[in-house]
Amino acid sequence: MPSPLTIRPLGPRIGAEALQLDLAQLQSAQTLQALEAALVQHEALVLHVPDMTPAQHLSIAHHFGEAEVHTFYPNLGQGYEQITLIDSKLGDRADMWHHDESFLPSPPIVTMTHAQILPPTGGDTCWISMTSAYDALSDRMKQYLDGLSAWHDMNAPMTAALQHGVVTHERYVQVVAQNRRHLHPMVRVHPVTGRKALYVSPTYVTHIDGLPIAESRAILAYLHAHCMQVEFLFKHRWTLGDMVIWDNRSVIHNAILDYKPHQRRMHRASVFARQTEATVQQDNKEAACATTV
Ligand SMILES: O=C(O)CCC(=O)C(=O)O
Repeated sequence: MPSPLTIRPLGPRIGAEALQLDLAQLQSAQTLQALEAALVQHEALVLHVPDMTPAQHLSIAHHFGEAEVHTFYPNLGQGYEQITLIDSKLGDRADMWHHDESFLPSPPIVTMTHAQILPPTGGDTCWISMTSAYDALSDRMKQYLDGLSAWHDMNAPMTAALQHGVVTHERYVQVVAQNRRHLHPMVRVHPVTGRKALYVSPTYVTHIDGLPIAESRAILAYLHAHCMQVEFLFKHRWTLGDMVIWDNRSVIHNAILDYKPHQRRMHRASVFARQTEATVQQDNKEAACATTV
């Protein structure tokens, strides 16, 4: 019988850590279920697991869903293609507010990042609770957003990043050529908690479908400013071997780039919702809708 998880909240709305966690505990389905329950409740969950191997990282990922091979980051290869590498020395960075790959029809639901090399100072990651941000909107704004959808487009930020030399890899050029964009509702209902969350980010969202451009820009500017309130924020200062798991259905995040010229390297896995007949039908419906615009 595994010992029960001890979860300590790290903020009133978002963020918690698992205390005295032994890696052996994570082999038990019961512990993984408790971890998942803590994740959906707290939205971002810190584990202190310095001895975790890529194989153990992958096995936790498999508990949450179908592990993905990332669209543009490199990976560990040789059986570990689903462990992505985000290494500042390879020219990769994630210093923008985003939901992971929201330009896909069915973006990853959960991501987990394990700290491998850290700069002497800085390199914190921040998460915003988009459920708390939604709750804090006025009833009028909630009514206004009801039924609206917005376009999530990978090309706009990537093309700008390439033009300004922020990223330089050929793999970013290739991914821009794939022209990935998708229409998503601006408010999504979490399938486990039933809570509503805003589904917009300043990085990937280009415009609100069907609105005049000035109105779309003004509404998005308001929503982005609204979400950036510190009361919705959780910031983690990494220690080597920490893992943070976050729920992409409830949060946006930003890895602060304030540590140049030092190195920061993360192992990362993200997972898609397991495909049921219902999700396949929904994906097909959304894909059809996306190609008609
Ligand atoms: O490196 C981090 O802390 C977060 C990385 C990130 O933004 C991502 O994996 O999408």
